[in-house]
Amino acid sequence: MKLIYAKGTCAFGVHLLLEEIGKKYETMQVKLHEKNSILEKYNPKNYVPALILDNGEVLTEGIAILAYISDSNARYDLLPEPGTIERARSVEWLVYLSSEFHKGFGPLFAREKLGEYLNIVNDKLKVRLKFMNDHLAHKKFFMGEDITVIDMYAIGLFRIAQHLKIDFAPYPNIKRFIQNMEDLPLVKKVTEAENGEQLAKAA
Ligand SMILES: N[C@@H](CCC(=O)N[C@@H](CS)C(=O)NCC(=O)O)C(=O)O
Repeated sequence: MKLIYAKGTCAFGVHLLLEEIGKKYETMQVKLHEKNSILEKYNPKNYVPALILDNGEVLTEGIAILAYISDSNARYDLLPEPGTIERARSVEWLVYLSSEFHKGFGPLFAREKLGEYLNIVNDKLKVRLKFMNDHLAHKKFFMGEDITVIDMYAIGLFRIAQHLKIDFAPYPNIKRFIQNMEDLPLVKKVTEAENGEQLAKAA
């Protein structure tokens, strides 16, 4: 398997999961927003993450990739077994993180062009952040005391949000969660690997 990723993106969660699984995998670091790029060659949607499977198929969409890797390795400690309410709860969080949070703060990449829409984006974001902050009040990780794919996915998104200068001061439980994640040897190891990898050459 080969993960196509870019540094400082939502692909970080998949990278964490591959490392946690402990099987052999490769990575390819790419640049975003390029036409006719090596990324676009593998994923016509031209975004990361994308996973090249051993049979050459390419799987895209972060949640699908996380589920495929967890399920195919029977790591139900990281993502509960399909058909259980725990699995549904996990998917509920993954979709919330992906659609409500990630795509909710996305417009802030063009903050200066948003005009009045900026207030709408910020107001919605505050509601999402408060919801997560309340949820994390008595939990170390999203599902409790043990790390799952949700936390791996979430830390990549929180890092992007920090890069976008979203203020986490009103959300101390999220700040604690971020610190708990950043302190993990797994997170440090994958961060170092991404910082040390060269960009893939154009095809
Ligand atoms: N729906 C995709 C979205 C992935 C996504 O937004 N990736 C960002 C990085 S975090 C990206 O590659 N953006 C480049 C672009 O949209 O041009 C998923 O959830 O995997």
